Amino acid sequence: MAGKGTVKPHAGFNANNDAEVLLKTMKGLGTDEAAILQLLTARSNEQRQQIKAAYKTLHGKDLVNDLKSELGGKFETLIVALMTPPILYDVTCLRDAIKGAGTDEKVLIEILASRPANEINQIKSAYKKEHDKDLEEAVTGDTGGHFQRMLVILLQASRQQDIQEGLIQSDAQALFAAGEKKYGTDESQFITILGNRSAAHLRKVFEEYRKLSGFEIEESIQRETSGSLREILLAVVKCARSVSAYFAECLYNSMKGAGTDDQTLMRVMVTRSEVDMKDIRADFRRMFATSLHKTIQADTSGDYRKTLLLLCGGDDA
Ligand SMILES: [Ca+2]
Repeated sequence: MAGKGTVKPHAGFNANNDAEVLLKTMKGLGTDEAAILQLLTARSNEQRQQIKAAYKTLHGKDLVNDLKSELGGKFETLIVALMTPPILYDVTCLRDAIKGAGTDEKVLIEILASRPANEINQIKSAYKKEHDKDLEEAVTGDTGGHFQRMLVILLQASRQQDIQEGLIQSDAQALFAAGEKKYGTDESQFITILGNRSAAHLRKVFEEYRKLSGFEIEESIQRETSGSLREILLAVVKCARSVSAYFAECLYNSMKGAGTDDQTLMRVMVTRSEVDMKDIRADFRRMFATSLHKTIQADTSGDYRKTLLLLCGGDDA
């Protein structure tokens, strides 16, 4: 995935110099927010961790706490997110989604449907370490039914790797029989196939399914399922087709209409900035009548906007 991100490691990186610069931005009265956001978006997350360590060594203080005391609002939340190591950031988002009354199912769906198996495994270990509880236990305590079953399958991180030529036709038929051809729906069949087959295998199944049924699999999921199960199945299908297109849609939805889902906007911009933001921008431009840059420009303001635009990394005509 190298080269697909907009945020890259800084070539002449020196953690001590950066720590000094950041200290100066926060010294005395007022804060140089522009300098902070320009510096931090021009460093990789790994470099930010080194700056944090250098800052502590040089000044005996925690950089993130100092930033928190100087900044505020969404800008502060965004800067703190950028300062958090990626796996720990996912853990924090999941924890926030689960804790307290109710569950932010959108966050569970987005993270568990899109992350590769190695990251899911790292997230599980980090969650256990941070919260002294299994993520699976936390998730199952907070959800139920078919939706819960799908989350548990995704948490196993045991999705098959290859295309199983001999199963393409029968998987497509099984999905057809479990939904459109049946009175009611056999949700288990959808969960088992979509939860376990590889993305490359699923793309072939979807093609076969369209030939067989005359429908896109998304249309059938829309008709045959509902609620959170529908949302997670659609996310899994979209990620199997293209993870970057899935995130382009998440970003578009976070900003469309009145108001902005800033939590989703920040989460996606932060987590994809070093992974596939260039692809997301290209997909965004292709799928919608505008660019990601212009949409952020129109929907946000201030230092928050400046930071998001730097993570976006340019406009697409
Ligand atoms: Ca049906």
